[in-house]
Amino acid sequence: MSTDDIPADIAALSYEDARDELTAIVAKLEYPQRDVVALAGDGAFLMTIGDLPTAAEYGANILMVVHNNSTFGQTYMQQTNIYGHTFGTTFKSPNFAQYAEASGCKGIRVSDAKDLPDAMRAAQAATKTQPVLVEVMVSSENNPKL
Ligand SMILES: Cc1ncc(C[n+]2csc(CCOP(=O)(O)OP(=O)(O)O)c2C)c(N)n1
Ligand SMILES: [Mg+2]
Repeated sequence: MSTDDIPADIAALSYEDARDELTAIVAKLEYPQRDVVALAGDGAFLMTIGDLPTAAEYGANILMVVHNNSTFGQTYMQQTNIYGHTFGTTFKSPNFAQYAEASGCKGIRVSDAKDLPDAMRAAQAATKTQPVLVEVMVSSENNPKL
């Protein structure tokens, strides 16, 4: 699956500075007829996690995709490459799909890559009525050495 498979009019991306969710919510409120997709790492999403209930409250029906590796992956990789060890860059992420449901959104957790295309199609359809969060479980062990 490539980004070409994501049928979005507007996309926001964040793996380090946590702007994607806020950008997507504002974009959806400004352009409610357009599909808006945000992609984030779990670390970035955790920085703005409290905004998801706001999206539900205001009817900003974004499609939020969170990659869950329970790691600040980029920082972990830099520590490994520069210092040869890591500190404070792994954590236990919450169940983001359950959090989405508790926030008035639809939550979908994907644990097997083969389920992702169908999950994305179902998610996009569900944004007609509410914000949707797709939680994609990914391994923290595949960080490439740059
Ligand atoms: C506001 C802010 N805090 C901290 C950082 C430093 N930082 C850069 S990458 C990163 C880790 C991102 O982790 P995640 O979003 O889970 O993405 P992953 O690399 O695991 O895919 C952090 C904390 C930053 N860029 N911005
Ligand atoms: Mg991460």
